[in-house]
Amino acid sequence: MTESVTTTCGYCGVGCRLEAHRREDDGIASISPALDGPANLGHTCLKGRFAHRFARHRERLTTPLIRDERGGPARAASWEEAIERIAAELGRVRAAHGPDAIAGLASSRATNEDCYAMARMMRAAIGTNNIDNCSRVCHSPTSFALRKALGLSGATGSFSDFDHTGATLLIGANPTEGHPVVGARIKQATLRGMRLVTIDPRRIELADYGVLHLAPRAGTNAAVVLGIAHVLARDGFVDHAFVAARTDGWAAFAELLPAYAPAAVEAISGVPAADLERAAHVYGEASEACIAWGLGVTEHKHGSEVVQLICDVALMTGKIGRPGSALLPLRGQNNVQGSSDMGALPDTYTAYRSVADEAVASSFEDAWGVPLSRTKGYTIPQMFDAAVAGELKAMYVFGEDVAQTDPNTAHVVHALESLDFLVCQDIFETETTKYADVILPASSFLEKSGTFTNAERRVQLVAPAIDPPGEARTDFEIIKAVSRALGHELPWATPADAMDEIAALTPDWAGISHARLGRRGLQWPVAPDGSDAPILYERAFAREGGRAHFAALPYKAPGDAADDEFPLILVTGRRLQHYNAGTMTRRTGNVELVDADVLEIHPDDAARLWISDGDRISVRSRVGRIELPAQVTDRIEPGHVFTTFHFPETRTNLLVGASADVNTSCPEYKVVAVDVRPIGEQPARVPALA
Ligand SMILES: Nc1nc2c(c(=O)[nH]1)N[C@H]1C(S)=C(S)[C@@H](COP(=O)(O)OP(=O)(O)OC[C@H]3O[C@@H](n4cnc5c(=O)[nH]c(N)nc54)[C@H](O)[C@@H]3O)O[C@H]1N2
Ligand SMILES: Nc1nc2c(c(=O)[nH]1)N[C@H]1C(S)=C(S)[C@@H](COP(=O)(O)OP(=O)(O)OC[C@H]3O[C@@H](n4cnc5c(=O)[nH]c(N)nc54)[C@H](O)[C@@H]3O)O[C@H]1N2
Ligand code: SF4
Ligand SMILES: [Mo]
Repeated sequence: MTESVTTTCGYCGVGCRLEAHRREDDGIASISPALDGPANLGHTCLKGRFAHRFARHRERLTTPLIRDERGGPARAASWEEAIERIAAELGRVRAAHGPDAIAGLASSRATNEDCYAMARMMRAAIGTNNIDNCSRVCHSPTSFALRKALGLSGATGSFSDFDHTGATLLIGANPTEGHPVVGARIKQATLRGMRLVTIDPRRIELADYGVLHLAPRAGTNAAVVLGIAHVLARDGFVDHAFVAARTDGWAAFAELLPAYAPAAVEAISGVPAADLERAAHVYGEASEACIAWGLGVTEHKHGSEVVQLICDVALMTGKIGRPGSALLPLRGQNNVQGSSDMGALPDTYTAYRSVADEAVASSFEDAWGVPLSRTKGYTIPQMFDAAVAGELKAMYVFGEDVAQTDPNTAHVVHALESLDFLVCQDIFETETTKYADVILPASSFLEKSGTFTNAERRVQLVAPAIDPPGEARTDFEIIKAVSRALGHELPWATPADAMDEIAALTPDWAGISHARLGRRGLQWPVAPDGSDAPILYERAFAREGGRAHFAALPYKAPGDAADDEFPLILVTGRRLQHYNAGTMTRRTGNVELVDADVLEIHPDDAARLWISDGDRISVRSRVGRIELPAQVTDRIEPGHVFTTFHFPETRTNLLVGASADVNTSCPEYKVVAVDVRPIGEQPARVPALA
């Protein structure tokens, strides 16, 4: 006999609803898709369905660990001792250096309630706005741009728009690996006649299902999108009535377009002019069309500008706010949308309301009974810079493996070593916990209750299938205990109570409660009567005055470029079988499928460099050097190489420098100039590729 619970997958932002079947010995027997899950419609990918063995892996953290001296050995400790140590050290730092010498990270893998609790602890118990989350290194450019152009930080529609649309432009996203259930929905849509254009320097799997694949040079999206807008304007696809009634800023944008004729764009991006024309016509001719995008758009120096240009394309054609016409950013982690919605950001409370807004800040002061700072806190990269500069003294890292996944690893490690005190709260020891003074054993998504918000803004319930192992506790219980020890009581018995507070303090969440979410969840904004919003902006945009805004932003070159010394461009991304830092998937059967990061290289580049499939090679950038095996494949464009960051042995992010998005500091993970060569060979002079 097995008991089952219905819950939500804890890996990616698709938000598949799962049935988790429990064994008598408190393990997971199996997981199957929930047939009524609105995002997954009875499907899952191999992570959601099979990658659950990590939960009972012998390396799970099962007791708090303490280092008596920095860099020394970790020993098991009681919860009482661990929490007393945290309260004493953070109290000491605050007394000596003020609250802003302490910073926290909330986990985009954890629940909304966990992230809200973490943000409240940092703001109310410590007294600082130094709180951020993984969205910083992911889709923060999307959030920035959507708010600026349209008003709200979320997809304008739902995954079901793929079922009702005539065409989709998919830019810099690889859903069959990163969002597999959405990838499958896109495949099905193409089989029913949806015309798909893929835009990626790699020939991703979905390119085989599309009518057209464009392979721009990494970092040239702005030119491609402006080129598409040029053709749309030139060939009569502008919806002038929509532009006049619902937008402002069109004239300045239109003035920009003559410079982006297809031939000019070809010169910048390498995309043949004729293909650019066809792509624009596929989008323009469909009465309903979607644009979906991923990190190939955001993780660039001008990522937030390209998202604004994507909004421009939807606005000029009026393809927004209707079934089948949506802007769909494929948000990454299971709850990266939610952790940001919850105000685990240095400049905003829940629902992106500024910490400097007097009315908002005082509503939280009234609810929490403490004075709150009106000063913006540090973003993640600012935290590391401040630690190295000696201004930040302590960090509380909840569910983020910054020493493996943040850019510029050497700098991150330097920052962590520079702190006086570091707390990590995770389910495994990680690259980051190596530098921690106290490590707290937390619970995975299979062991707790709360909610996650998927990439459609859909808030869905999470329910525990099994208990946390050993003495591990839920993140919610841990944060409550630490906050109490710091002198600020979080007054909720359960995550459902925390959600009631969130709803009371957040107009866009007013109608949300655990009881109301049911089996299908609700898509915010949710009105007090419980009605939700699968489609945004049907009648008005959420900016002041209700009009959307065109951004007039020209193409600008990426932060890094190939030269004689570093002639190839490294692009990094993901593989289906492994998930980000890999702490979970590396502890499942998925390692039998893929057990290392490899460097994808085009056969022409490989031949020039005397590299064969499987050779161990050295990859050197301006800031670091790593070694890994080569995989020769023509799915990547010549001049580019590609790898992942799932294995700590590789330390891919030693190669990534400090270049970042101009508006949000999202790292430029996708454009790193590198020198590649077989290990043991003499330096080979390779001509730069344009
Ligand atoms: N299996 C698996 N699934 C995951 C994750 C995982 O680690 N593993 N991580 C989750 C997370 S956190 C996220 S954010 C999502 C990410 O999901 P995606 O956004 O799909 O992520 P990536 O694979 O990093 O990058 C997408 C594509 O961008 C392309 N690209 C790079 N530079 C450019 C460019 O200049 N222009 C264009 N047009 N394309 C470019 C790359 O070649 C790549 O194919 O996936 C989530 N899902
Ligand atoms: N080179 C390169 N680097 C990248 C990227 C890239 O494309 N290229 N992508 C970036 C992106 S988009 C992202 S989002 C980041 C992801 O980077 P991270 O957020 O660091 O990676 P994750 O593996 O998602 O999870 C972080 C940690 O959370 C822990 N964890 C999981 N569930 C829970 C839980 O319920 N509670 C607690 N307490 N801990 C938990 C995991 O064990 C892990 O240590 O990586 C970034 N790094
Ligand atoms: S597609 Fe994403 S949410 Fe769905 S099962 Fe796979 S990892 Fe989980
Ligand atoms: Mo991400």
